[in-house]
Amino acid sequence: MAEPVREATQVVIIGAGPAGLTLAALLRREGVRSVVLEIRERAHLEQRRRAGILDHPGAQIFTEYGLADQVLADAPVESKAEYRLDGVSRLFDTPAVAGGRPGRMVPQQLLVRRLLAVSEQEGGDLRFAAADVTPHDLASDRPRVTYRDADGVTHEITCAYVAGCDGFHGVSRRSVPDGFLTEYTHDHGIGWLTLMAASPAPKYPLFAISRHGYAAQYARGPHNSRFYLQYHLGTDHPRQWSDEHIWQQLRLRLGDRSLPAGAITERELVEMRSYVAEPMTYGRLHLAGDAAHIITPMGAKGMNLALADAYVLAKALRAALCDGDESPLAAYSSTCLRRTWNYQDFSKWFSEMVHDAGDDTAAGPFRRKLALARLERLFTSGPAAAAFADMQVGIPLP
Ligand code: RFL
Repeated sequence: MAEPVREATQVVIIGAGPAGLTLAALLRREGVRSVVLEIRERAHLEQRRRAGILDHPGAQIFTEYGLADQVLADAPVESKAEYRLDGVSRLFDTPAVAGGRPGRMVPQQLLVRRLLAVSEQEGGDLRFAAADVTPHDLASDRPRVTYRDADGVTHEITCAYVAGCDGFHGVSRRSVPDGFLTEYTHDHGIGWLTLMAASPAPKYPLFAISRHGYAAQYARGPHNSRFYLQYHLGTDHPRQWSDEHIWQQLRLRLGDRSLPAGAITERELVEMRSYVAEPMTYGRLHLAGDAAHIITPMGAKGMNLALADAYVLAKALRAALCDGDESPLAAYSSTCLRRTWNYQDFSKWFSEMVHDAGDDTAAGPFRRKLALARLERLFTSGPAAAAFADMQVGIPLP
């Protein structure tokens, strides 16, 4: 077998999603060298649509590191949200209630595209189509990562640290020996049919609660919307729903009989699950983003958690590699897990409020009453509204 091409760097980053790309950009600014290994082709990353909102701390990361012009350019500032209960509308001004800390509307594929462009402009070492990425010797002080490039050539990169930013299904977390991690999982028992459709964007993000089930609508440009439509796991079969049925359900749940139907360009099923692995560090491997934790889309925190992990990790790696101070790295996991559990709690709380309030069959009449009381309190109690808005805009960076 041919000898591998041997190389060395300070940090190997596995995965070029929001966590990996942000970490690489911040490390360049901290004076730390890295190589990013990504299993997919660039075009695939640029098309992957998921999150839509950068919360306030997420946007602050790019401002602090001088990347606001490239990453946040023209990104609308988040303002009000509409809660529509059985067709009756109420507006909640999240940034105003939270004392003026708006998030920004930056769809995930746009963020990724912009961070890829930043990497290119700055000569970042980012390698696409990296096959069989495998970390080795993670418990030693000279870990290695091997992979095969698009021409079939094997590379071996020796480094000081490995950042596992390869999402929930990546190889990094699986490289940790069995039994080391404690894994927490929760199945929320809720399914969503998610859609992209050519339907005029709503003025504000719309959360619709009705007896027919939960639905939501977000702007994706002026002429397109992203819709979420709750379905019942096990009894509903949303893959078989016709376009006509989908539009009829959306009109019913959004309480908008005149909602114009348009071409549905994407449909995906999401089963709401939460997962956290503790600790986020094994030897010289540090997990970040979905590689360490996943959260339901309720509350829009998944991408923001990934960015906050990258932020904490970049500073900790700089301290270890440039200042010889390992204490921030030692605290990396506990620092990030604090935010993670707070957001898991928020996401579940929010999810119960909008799903249980709208659907007797899912939760029962008692739960519906509780959820309605929770929703009502947001519009009648200043402290309750402030606590909710505070989590929505995001926990300040450490
Ligand atoms: P990603 O985005 O999954 O990126 C991981 C990268 O690693 C690559 N990879 C590998 N590379 C090398 N070797 C391997 N063996 C590899 N295995 C994988 C992958 O190709 C990929 O490029 O993880 P990251 O960076 O941690 O970012 C996390 C976010 O993507 C995720 O949390 C959000 O998308 C979650 N999420 C949402 N987050 C929000 O903040 N707001 C939202 O509104 C929101 N909506 C959503 C969402 C996720 C959804 N899905 C996935 C169910 C809506 C949906 C439908």
